[in-house]
Amino acid sequence: MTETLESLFEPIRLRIAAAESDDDLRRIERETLDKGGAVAALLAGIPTLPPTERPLTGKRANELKGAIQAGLAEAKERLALRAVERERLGEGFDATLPGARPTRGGLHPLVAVTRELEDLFTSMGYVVLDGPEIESDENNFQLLNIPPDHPARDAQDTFRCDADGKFVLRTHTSPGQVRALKERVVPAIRAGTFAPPFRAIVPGKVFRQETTDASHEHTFHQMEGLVVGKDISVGHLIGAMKTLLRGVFGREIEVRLRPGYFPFVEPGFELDARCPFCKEGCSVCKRSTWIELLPCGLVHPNVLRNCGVDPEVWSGFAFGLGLSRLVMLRYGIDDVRLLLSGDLRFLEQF
Ligand code: FA5
Repeated sequence: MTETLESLFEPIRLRIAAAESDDDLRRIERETLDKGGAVAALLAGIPTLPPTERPLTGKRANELKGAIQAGLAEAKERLALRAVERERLGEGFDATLPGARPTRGGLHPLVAVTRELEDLFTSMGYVVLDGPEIESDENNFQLLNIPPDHPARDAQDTFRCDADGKFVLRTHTSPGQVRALKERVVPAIRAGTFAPPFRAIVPGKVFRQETTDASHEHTFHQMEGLVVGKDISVGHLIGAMKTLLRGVFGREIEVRLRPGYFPFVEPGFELDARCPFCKEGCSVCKRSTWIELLPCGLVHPNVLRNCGVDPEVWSGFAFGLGLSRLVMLRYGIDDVRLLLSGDLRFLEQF
């Protein structure tokens, strides 16, 4: 019996040595080790041997099994090394086969529109500023003339970051106004280097604890604008907004101002744009031919004062563009939730 086991190994060893592919090795493995294979059959026959032969035969059979496994592993490595070597020498490479087409990425529509607006505004002398998404309650609300318990806080359901309520996920990009005033305008005025008008935009992500629907997301994008100088008027504000819309839609867009209340501007407005998609009303403008596009106004004297700017000398205007909504208008997207869904079926269309 012992002899039979050893004589069985030699042809297997030769087959392993002659194997040319992983498939060959798998076949050998199947025919020798798997259930029903030669070695397995021998192991299974041990109980029929005389008791004195069983221990030695069992030991040998297991050694044979181990030798086959080791031989197969070694051969696998040999084949892998050979494949690498072949590739290195350029063997088996068919230059006429079509290549795998790489998947191409593209700019997210929000990024594309943000970059376009940044180009437009920088060409008009604005600087592009950034701010943190976790903001102090002071910058997000208090310095913007929204003290604790002010009813305006209810309009922006807030994600709070700590038990004391000192930090929030910014609910709008308006703290960008506060930072621009404190960090840019005030130091320049103090240093005597202030060259009005100061113009800045602050694009960014904002967060509100809202129930979502086709036009409301809990995470969306806005772009703040701030201009500070002397004798800044509503006329300057309208002029800047018309330029913005011309840049976005590529033509003159009729606008109208309605009174709007925001504690950080006085007077405050809602600027509506004539619907760029229709003449008589459509689903985008909710049949009104006007689209509510951006709130704006003249910077409230309290905000200037809170940030260390003298409102008797300086004035300004600010606007808060709903960037996500503008992107929807621009591309005819009917659900804001698609923008940050990460759904490739949506993104691949841009
Ligand atoms: C503000 O956030 C003010 N900070 C804007 C402002 C800035 C006013 C400067 C005056 C001066 P409001 O909450 O209305 O305002 O939001 C501004 C714009 O963000 C809206 O017009 C709308 O386009 C967009 N927006 C508001 N909530 C959502 C939401 N849940 N999902 C998507 N877009 C939204």
